[in-house]
Amino acid sequence: MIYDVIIVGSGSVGAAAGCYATINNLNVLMIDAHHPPHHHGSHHGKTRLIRYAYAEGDQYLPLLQRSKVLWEALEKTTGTSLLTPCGVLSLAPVDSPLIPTLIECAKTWSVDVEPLSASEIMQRWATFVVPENYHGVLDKNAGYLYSEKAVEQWIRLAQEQGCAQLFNCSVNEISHYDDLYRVSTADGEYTARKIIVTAGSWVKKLHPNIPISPVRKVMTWFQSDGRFSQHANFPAFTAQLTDGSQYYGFPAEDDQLKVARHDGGQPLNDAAECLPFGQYPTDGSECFSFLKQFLPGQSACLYGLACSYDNSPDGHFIIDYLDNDKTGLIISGLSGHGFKCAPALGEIASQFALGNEVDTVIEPFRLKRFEKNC
Ligand code: PYC
Repeated sequence: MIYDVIIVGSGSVGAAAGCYATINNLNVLMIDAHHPPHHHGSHHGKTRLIRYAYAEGDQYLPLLQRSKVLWEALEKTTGTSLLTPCGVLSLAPVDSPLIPTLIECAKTWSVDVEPLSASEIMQRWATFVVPENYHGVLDKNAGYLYSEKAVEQWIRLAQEQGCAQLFNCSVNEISHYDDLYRVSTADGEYTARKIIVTAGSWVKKLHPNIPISPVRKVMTWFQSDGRFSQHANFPAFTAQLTDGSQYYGFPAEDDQLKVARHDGGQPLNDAAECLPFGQYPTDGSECFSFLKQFLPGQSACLYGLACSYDNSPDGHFIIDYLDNDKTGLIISGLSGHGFKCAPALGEIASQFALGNEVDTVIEPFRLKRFEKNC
């Protein structure tokens, strides 16, 4: 049997790609070393931010805008609530370029934002303590996504549409000859005309030259008395501290607050090194400097989870062909901010598998930007 496309790595982008390619009548095999959703990828930890004013660069705006449409469509198709538009408040020192960049982006791309001074923020959300030398901007329609629930829905939809799924099976090697890809797995060899590699943090096992540095990241949940809940109109947030550290968080179920640090983390060589939450002495306390300053009076950490980021050298996505004949596509380097774009990236991958042109949309993300450093 020769598949139209094999997807190696069926977490966030791979799950979306498998779903969209199958809905488009391709004969698809999805493979994953575990059964998505699972604890080993960057979709773990229940929820992820979705933001539309994006300081990371204009190249993301088409992906963000398309993803919003696709997230809403996925909610409708599955009857599942996946996106909570509680707003995202970004906080940064007034001498940082972050807030002006977000406001500029919002103007260019018609994103509904509200700039706020430190005192305006504290008037609106009395829980926040914001130093005078800070300001912020509220991205009004932004919020958070249920990441594991979303992956579960894509996997289910793909399966219902007849997609072959080989889970709990690791891939040892991908070879390409006679116009076919041969994927050698623990379960035997599978063959396809095209390949999509969405193996996230673990892509280097198959493609050692892809410049990905996986890091272990932890997320923590705190109990609150209702102050941080959506009922109290509490927004999701990001905060840049004056020492350069970055934090994010949002209301979670049962009046909990989820908080995590975006930068840093423990470098990983292998999935087995991604130890569970609590195995590093700093796991429970790494958000304390943020909480102490901005959300004082926070109770103890209830629990935490660990996931991994597939960091690229410049923090930008990597989307490129694997071969000159453009029959293989890799999507990686989501660098901890890519889950929100998984639907658009999955759609691009499925368009690639269908033989449609994706050159223009992937151009800003191609590997040639690193060539000087290789
Ligand atoms: O949207 O940038 C983001 C983000 C950071 C950490 C999690 N999501």
